[in-house]
Amino acid sequence: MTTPPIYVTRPSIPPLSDMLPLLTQIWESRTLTNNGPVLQRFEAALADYLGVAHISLVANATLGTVLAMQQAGLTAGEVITTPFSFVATAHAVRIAGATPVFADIDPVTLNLDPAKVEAMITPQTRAILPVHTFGTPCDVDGLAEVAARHGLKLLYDAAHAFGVQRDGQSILRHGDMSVLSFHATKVFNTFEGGAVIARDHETKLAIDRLANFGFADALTVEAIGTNAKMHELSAAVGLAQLCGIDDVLARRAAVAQRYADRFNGVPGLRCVCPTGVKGHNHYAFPILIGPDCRVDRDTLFVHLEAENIFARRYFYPLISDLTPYRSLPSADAAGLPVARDAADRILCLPLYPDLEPDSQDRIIDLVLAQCG
Ligand code: T4K
Repeated sequence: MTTPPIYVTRPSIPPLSDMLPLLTQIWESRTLTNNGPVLQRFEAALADYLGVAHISLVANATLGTVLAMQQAGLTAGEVITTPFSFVATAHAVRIAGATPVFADIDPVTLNLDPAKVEAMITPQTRAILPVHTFGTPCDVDGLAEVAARHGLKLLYDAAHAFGVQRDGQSILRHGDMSVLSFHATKVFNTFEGGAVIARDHETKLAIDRLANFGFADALTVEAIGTNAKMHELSAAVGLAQLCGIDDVLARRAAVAQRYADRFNGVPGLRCVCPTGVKGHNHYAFPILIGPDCRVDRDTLFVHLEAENIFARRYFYPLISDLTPYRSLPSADAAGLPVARDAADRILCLPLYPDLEPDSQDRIIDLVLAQCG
C-alpha cells in the first residue's frame, strides 16, 4: 500500500467558522477591494502583531519589492543581491529597471556576506537587497555599515521572515524597507499576498499610492503605479490567520526541534537553521548533505521522492545560473563558491505545523538510513 504524499509544506488555514463573520461582512458591504474596511483592520492588527508602525499590504511580495525599489528611486543602476534565493528576488530588481549584481553568501547563515557585498560595489551601485533566507536574520549590522559607508539604500527581501525577531525586536525594523510574502507556502499566508514595511508614514503612503496606479486622490495621479492591491478576501484570511499564528509558530518550532534532535551528531549532515533560538520562525528545515554522507543530495532527494516524500532543493539552481541572469558578469561561478556549494548540497525537508510525528519519524528514518 502506498503512503499518502508528504509535501515540503502544507498551508495553515484558519477554521472556516472564523472566516464566516468576515465573509458575511464583505458580502453585505460589497466592498471587495480598494482599501476596504477588512484590509484596514488587518493592516492595523498586523502592524500591532509584528511591532512595526508602517505597513502597506500588497498583492504579493514580488510586486511589493518592485514598488519598494521604485519608491527608493532604484529604477536604474546596480543592486547587489544574493544568488541563493527564489528567482523573484532578482526579477523584482529587473522589473524595477535596475541590474542585479550577485555577491557570495556566508557559509553558516547562507545569507549575503557583508564583506563580499562591499567587494562588489562599483560607481553604479545604488542599493543592497539581502534576503533573510529561511527566516535566519542577515548580519543586519554589517550590512547597515556597508550601506552607510557607501551611501547605498538597503532593502530587505523578508519573504521568509514573518515574525522573526532579533534582540526582542522585529527584524523588519532594519533597512530602509522590508518586504514580506504571504504566499500559501509561507509561515503566514493570505493565500497570495505580501506587505511592505517602511520606516515612516510618508513612505507607506507612497507605496500605497504606487500599489493603486499612482493615484494620490480621485483626480491626481502622481507616479506610474501599478495594480498591486490586496483585496478584501485575502485581508479576511489574514485577519483570521493572526488569531492562530502563535500556535503555528510554536508547532513549527516543535517539528524543527524533532528533526534537529534526531540529526544531531550525524556526520556530513548539517541542519542549517538554529533551533531553540527565540525569535526564529522555522520557515523551513534545510539540511546540507556533505561528503561524509553515504549519498549525495540528489540521490537522497530521488530516494525520498520514491517514498512519496517531496522535499525541495531550495535554492537550486542558483538565480545566477538561470537563463535571464547567467550572462551577467557577477553570475560567474568563480565569484560565488559558497552559494554554489550550498545550492549543490541543500535539501529542504517537509515542515509544517500539522506534520504528524509518525510521518516525520518516517522521513527522519529514511534520511538516516541513507546518510548514516
Ligand atoms: N523572495 C523570496 C526569497 C521568496 O522565497 C519568494 C517566494 C518571493 C520573494 C516572492 O514571493 P511572492 O511574490 O510569491 O509573494 C514557491 C512559492 O510559489 C513562492 O512564493 C516561494 N517564494 C517559493 C520559495 O516557493 P514553488 O514553485 O516551489 O511552490 P510550489 O507550488 O511547488 O509549492 C511547494 C509545495 O507546497 C507543493 O509541493 C505543495 C505545497 N502547496 C503549495 C501551494 C501553492 C500546498 O500544499 N498548497 C498550495 O496552495 O514556489
